[in-house]
Amino acid sequence: MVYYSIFLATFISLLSATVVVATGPKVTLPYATFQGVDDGNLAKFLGVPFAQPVYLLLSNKLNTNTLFRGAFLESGSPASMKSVADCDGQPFYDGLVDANNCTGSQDTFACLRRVPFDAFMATVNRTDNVFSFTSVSSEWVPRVDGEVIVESPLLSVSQGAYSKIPIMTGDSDDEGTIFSFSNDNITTNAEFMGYIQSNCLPKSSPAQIAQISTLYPEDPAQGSLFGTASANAITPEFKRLAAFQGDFPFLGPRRFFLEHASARQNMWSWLNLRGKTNPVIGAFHGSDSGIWLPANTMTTDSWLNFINTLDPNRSARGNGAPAVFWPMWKTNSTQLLTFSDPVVVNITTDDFRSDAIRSINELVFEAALQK
Ligand SMILES: *[C@@H]1O[C@H](CO)[C@@H](O)[C@H](O)[C@H]1NC(C)=O
Ligand SMILES: *[C@@H]1O[C@H](CO)[C@@H](O)[C@H](O)[C@H]1NC(C)=O
Ligand SMILES: *[C@@H]1O[C@H](CO)[C@@H](O)[C@H](O)[C@H]1NC(C)=O
Ligand SMILES: *[C@@H]1O[C@H](CO)[C@@H](O)[C@H](O)[C@H]1NC(C)=O
Ligand SMILES: *[C@@H]1O[C@H](CO)[C@@H](O)[C@H](O)[C@H]1NC(C)=O
Ligand SMILES: CC(=O)N[C@H]1CO[C@H](CO)[C@@H](O)[C@@H]1O
Repeated sequence: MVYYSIFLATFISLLSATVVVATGPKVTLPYATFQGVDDGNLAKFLGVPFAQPVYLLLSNKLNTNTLFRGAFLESGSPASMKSVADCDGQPFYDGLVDANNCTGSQDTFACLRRVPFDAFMATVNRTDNVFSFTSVSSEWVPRVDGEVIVESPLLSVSQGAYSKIPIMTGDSDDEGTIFSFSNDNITTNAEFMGYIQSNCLPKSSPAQIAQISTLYPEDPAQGSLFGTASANAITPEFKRLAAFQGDFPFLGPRRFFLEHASARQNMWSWLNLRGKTNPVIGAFHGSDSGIWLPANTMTTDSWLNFINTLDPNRSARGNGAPAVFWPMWKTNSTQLLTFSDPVVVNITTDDFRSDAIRSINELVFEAALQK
């Protein structure tokens, strides 16, 4: 849970730091220096929950993609993004500057960087994060600045303006549950509609919001935790909000990315349904991390194969065939490697909630076009 604040703190420290990626040579940020790096020596692989930061490394103007051969995007795909031009982030930055006694400094950013890490982190900890009321629209997110992040990731994806390397990307079924506790005072249909509009879809019309509210109905049986009938409805809107807050930032962008990018590059996708019996959180955000790590499992083989050969089905040694063939995701064959309890791994079709997800994706794309 701490991860998101740490990301902010680390990001600010990284801007001046030298990092070593896997066993490769030192890479000095900012991004400009990425260009000179020989990819043969470098990190083959990078994966974090909330994978948008990874994607950003693949799609900024200065990165000519000599850095990464492949990417593993766990629970995150290029998604809608606010812009620096909206100026909505300034008060949050100013607050942080103030909390660190940097107000009035000639270079507030340099001042922040001189604050000892613990003191800085303590001030970050006092700001809102994804577990505050605004949840998935947290204030500390990357923003389009026209320079490093040239345009909305959705536009970059639709235009093909990003690194066309092999990618694995997947989600858990109930991505939104853990982000729907801090806003559980939303208990009526009107509050639900008001919240998704102001917090997630500010450029959409009342009619469009009404359409989304129909596609994410009040019926708990259709909410997340998906497939648990009327159970786990801790408030009348909880499962509905969890469904929307899983699809809006995670499962929707994943499908949008695959629909556009799978024609240009090799892509594999997965869905995690394990943990459905966890009360209230189900197959929650990040719960698929553990799938990739245990030794001697089919998924570990797939993962290592991908790192070595950029194909989960092909081992570098020509042996150790994974038990399940993992087909690429294509628009005419939208196949997912799907994990279910207890230890089931099979292939399913990526067509769930297709009307609802398509509608969200259309709205966020429309908003991105408006700049
Ligand atoms: C800012 O100044 C106040 C008052 O001098 C001090 O208590 C606080 O520790 C300082 N904060 C930081 C982050 O340096
Ligand atoms: C920030 O918050 C996290 C989570 O509550 C805590 O573990 C960490 O110690 C805090 N860091 C500082 C410097 O206060
Ligand atoms: C829920 O709580 C938040 C944060 O305290 C508040 O801003 C919001 O107005 C409340 N909404 C409702 C419907 O009570
Ligand atoms: C999908 O399209 C590709 C390229 O047009 C074609 O080679 C492949 O056979 C099609 N697959 C299916 C399942 O229709
Ligand atoms: C995949 O496994 C699940 C759980 O056993 C089962 O319900 C589902 O029917 C299977 N799907 C396919 C396409 O085999
Ligand atoms: C159908 C297919 O290509 N399956 C391959 C998956 O990967 C293993 C090696 O890891 C191969 O042996 C299979 O032939």
